[in-house]
Amino acid sequence: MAGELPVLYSFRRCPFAIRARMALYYSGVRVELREVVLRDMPRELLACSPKATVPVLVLPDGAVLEESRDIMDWALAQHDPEGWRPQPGSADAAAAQCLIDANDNDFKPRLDRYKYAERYPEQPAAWYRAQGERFLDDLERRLECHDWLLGGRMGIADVAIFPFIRQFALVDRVWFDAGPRVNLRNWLDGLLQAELFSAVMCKYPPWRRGSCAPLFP
Ligand SMILES: N[C@@H](CCC(=O)N[C@@H](CS)C(=O)NCC(=O)O)C(=O)O
Repeated sequence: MAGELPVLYSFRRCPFAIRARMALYYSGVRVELREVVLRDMPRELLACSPKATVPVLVLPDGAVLEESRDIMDWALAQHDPEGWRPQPGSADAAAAQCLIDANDNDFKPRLDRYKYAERYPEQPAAWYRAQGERFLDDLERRLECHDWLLGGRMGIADVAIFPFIRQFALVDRVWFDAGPRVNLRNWLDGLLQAELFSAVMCKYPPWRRGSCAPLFP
């Protein structure tokens, strides 16, 4: 149901929702935040997005954005104070797109197999981890050349990919910290310590119809 403010259905720990919240927070666009429980999604969400994933952003005109990348793009189109979004059609835009595609289409399924290895007993967890490490190596090579994935300043690719690297590292932080990817570790730690990240990780009770949802940011 459309209201005065955009409504964001979100799940705190979901990496797709984290990147959407980071982009919204950065853009300064105020939304009503409705925290959901994945196994008990509210009827209001299912009514506007039957595919039943989060994040979902419902705009005041009733338009529904059901993909985290669309939500990020929408937020940055409203306000992009530090130029996270490369010029549309530029080589930088193509590079960002390509890297985020690699994260979403290739790395994310490997992350899931590593994180939930007991559900995929065909191989041990370390095997799935090694599959994911190829992407970590790619990121490490980039970060050897500059502080951010695509150059000298933070951009959409950093924010879109960071929550997934965080999850990968969290599976076994001791292993991650003992590994050779110093630049990737510094990049991850920098983002983990950023106010932007802590601001979007506040805990809220699940939204129920009639309950008052927090405004965000
Ligand atoms: N392509 C979607 C993926 C979103 C997604 O898979 N979200 C997960 C949570 S991290 C979800 O809602 N899963 C539904 C479920 O587990 O029931 C996006 O980028 O927004």
